[in-house]
Amino acid sequence: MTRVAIIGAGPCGLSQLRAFRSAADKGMEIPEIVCFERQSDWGGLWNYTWRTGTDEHGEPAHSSMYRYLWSNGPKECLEFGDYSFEEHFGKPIPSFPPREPLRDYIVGRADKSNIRDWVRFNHAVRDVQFNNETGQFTLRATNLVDNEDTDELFDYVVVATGHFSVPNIPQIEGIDTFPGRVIHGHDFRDAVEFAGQQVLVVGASYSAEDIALQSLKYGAKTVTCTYRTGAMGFKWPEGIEELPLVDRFEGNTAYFSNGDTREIDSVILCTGYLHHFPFLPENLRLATHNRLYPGTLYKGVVWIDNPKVIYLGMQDQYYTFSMFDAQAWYAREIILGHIKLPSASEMTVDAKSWQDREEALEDPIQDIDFQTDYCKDLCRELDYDLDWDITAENFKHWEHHKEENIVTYRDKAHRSPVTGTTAPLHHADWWSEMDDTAKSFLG
Ligand code: FAD
Ligand code: NA7
Repeated sequence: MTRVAIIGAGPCGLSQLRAFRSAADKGMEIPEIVCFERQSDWGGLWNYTWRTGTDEHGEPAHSSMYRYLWSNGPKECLEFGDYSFEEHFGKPIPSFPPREPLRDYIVGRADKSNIRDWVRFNHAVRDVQFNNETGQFTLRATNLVDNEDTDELFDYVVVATGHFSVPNIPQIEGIDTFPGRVIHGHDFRDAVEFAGQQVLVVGASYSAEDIALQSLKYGAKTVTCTYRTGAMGFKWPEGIEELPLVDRFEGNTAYFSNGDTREIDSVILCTGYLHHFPFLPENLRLATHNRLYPGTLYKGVVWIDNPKVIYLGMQDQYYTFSMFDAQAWYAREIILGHIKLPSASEMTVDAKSWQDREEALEDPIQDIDFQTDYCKDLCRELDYDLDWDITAENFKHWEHHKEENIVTYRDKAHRSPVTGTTAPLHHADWWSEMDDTAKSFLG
């Protein structure tokens, strides 16, 4: 029997498990599935942990999420095509849930899918090798509870280990003698720690934007964001400013490339993450920066040099859970033999054409159209239904709301691409709402 290894039971791994369950429910014969998950539960990044550095087994603490994290995109833009928020919560809920109810939604579908037996929790994958003669992979995993290694053979390997967990940490002159706290966003857990402080946030993308807002909301005195390529350019609330890159620190003083200086108490590096796959040999290992169409992956998922290796969710993400579903359904169809792959050279040409288009994109609206087209392209051959046009419209409204006012975009309502319902409004605006518990949010 064909054996499929899925590495990771975060949202991507769960999409893959669900895709196979859905095929089985339709009477299709499916392969043997084994999902290896290093954590003791599924949910990936959405499993908040107070730990930083290493976990209870000495493994890297996976989650980069923090207390008071609210969805940074409308939930209607990530809704599963086959499981609506309304179905999960039994009623319509506002568009920007905090972390806890969002996790509940993700794992809620998994809980109802009868897939838990396919997952080996507390299992870290250490090594994957492909044998050209047998056409199979030998996968080594450590059972972290028993501290035992086992080798097993698989016909396909699905890599669903995420790419927002291993921090990218740049060097800044003088930072080694900076007297305050220096952390990466991966280790940011609670904005309250920075109350009363003058905070420097390095970076100009989603983490920088949200951590700057969080810090101010929970009491930071000032937040200075510093950018390498371009400023985020939002109309920030009083207390947040943007300056070009820090050249150096001298004591508490940050010297910026435009000649400005600021006294800083703490530095938060929101400088992104590395695609990091220490368990894969170089010839199977994806090397890319965070972009909409990572190289050497046909349809954004198939490792062209060895199409028995599938990567999920390796893109820079406007879309998340619904795109992961589309990818997982597509991967399933390849593994089941329902989709025949073209030759390696044809796959390379196809991937290159997407990358050429990506490189010509000029603004977030074009990015959204690009990723929408990508999802639609995957779904052309799939039994996965979602109205991607409604989702794209929601994303564009969201972008405009952010441009209008970065503090209030979460106070808006969007329309579900699954049920057509427009979300109700939350009982408080996001800026004044300090309580992020599911109980308070769901009422
Ligand atoms: P992950 O969620 O990272 O899951 C990967 C899983 O693989 C983990 O469970 C991990 O333990 C496991 N794993 C890793 N290595 C191994 C190994 N060697 N062996 C076994 N298991 C392994 N998306 C949104 O839609 N909305 C948001 O508001 C949002 N906010 C975000 C905020 C932050 C701070 C970050 C970092 C990301 C955010 N995201 C958000 C994007 C996020 O990438 C996705 O929501 C989603 O978690 C990605 O799923 P994944 O399965 O690819 O990866
Ligand atoms: P991103 O989106 O990959 O952004 C990384 C940011 O870090 C980006 O602005 C980079 O600047 C900046 N960066 C990277 N290296 C440096 C150095 N050396 N100096 C200054 N700035 C640097 O990661 P995020 O963490 O923001 O977002 C990841 C996910 O978390 C996302 O899905 C969110 O939903 C939450 P650049 O613009 O390239 O010059």
